Amino acid sequence: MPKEEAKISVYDHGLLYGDGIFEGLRVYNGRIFKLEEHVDRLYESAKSIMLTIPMPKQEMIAAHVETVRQNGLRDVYIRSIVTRGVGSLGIDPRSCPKASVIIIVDKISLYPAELYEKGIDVVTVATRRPSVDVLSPRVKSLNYLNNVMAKIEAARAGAFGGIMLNSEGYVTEGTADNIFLVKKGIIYTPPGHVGILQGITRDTIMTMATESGYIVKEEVFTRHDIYVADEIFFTGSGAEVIPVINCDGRVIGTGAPGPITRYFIEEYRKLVNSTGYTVFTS
Ligand code: PXG
Repeated sequence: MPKEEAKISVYDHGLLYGDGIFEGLRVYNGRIFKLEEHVDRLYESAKSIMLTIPMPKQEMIAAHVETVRQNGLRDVYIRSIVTRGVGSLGIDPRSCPKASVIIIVDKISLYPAELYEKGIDVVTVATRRPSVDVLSPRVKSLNYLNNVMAKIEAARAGAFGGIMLNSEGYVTEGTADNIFLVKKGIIYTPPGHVGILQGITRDTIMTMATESGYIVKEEVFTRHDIYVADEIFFTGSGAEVIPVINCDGRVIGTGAPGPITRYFIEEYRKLVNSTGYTVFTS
């Protein structure tokens, strides 16, 4: 349906309590990138919060393809949302008989190209990522206040992005991106247990790096490791691969995007343009 007609109830628990989950996908040149991986993560998020998605995975995949097809554009963003559904005023999900499924396909606002050439400045923020025993960051839930608070902090500090630590002070991720560090040619990224969303772009880069002969280590690290890193970059479906050149006023490496970061920016772009679930063939 057209944007203007797409509405949800004010009694939807997705709105009332952030009770729901979502995904963010990209369509490149008529192909949905990592569609199955995103749908798998959607169903895992749902399972974790005991939310029954009212359709099998294959139907969800088909619904994504159909929504992109009807939208007609070849380079778009997909936001898929499943909420607990419409219920009464009270958190009890038993008042919600059926989950609401929403698939939005819209134009994507890309980051300016110069950020990929120059890199971005970031700060570490005071807002900590919840630990895995509080609310698992692996669930891509509609509760994004933690990330929103972090984003506000970063913006107030005049930085483009924020790095979030966990309660022990270990680096977790950006406000909506995963983080990678390069030191002496080895690539590091924090492991799942520090409390991160296990990004699909992160997985893609880890696989790509291993296949290109790099050593990739999932290890915990601190702000100090960031300050003394040779290269830092963020990954995410929206941002793709984006270089970080300054953190908390410390210049990272040479202060320009490093060779390994630039390699992944390039290779990732090649991959997104050559693979994916084909919606439009011509
Ligand atoms: N961490 C968090 C907290 C996220 O929300 C990522 C990491 C990266 O995950 P993927 O699977 O995308 O590699 C995310 C996802 C946007 C935008 O418009 C943000 C995300 C995804 C799509 C668009 O800022 N964040």
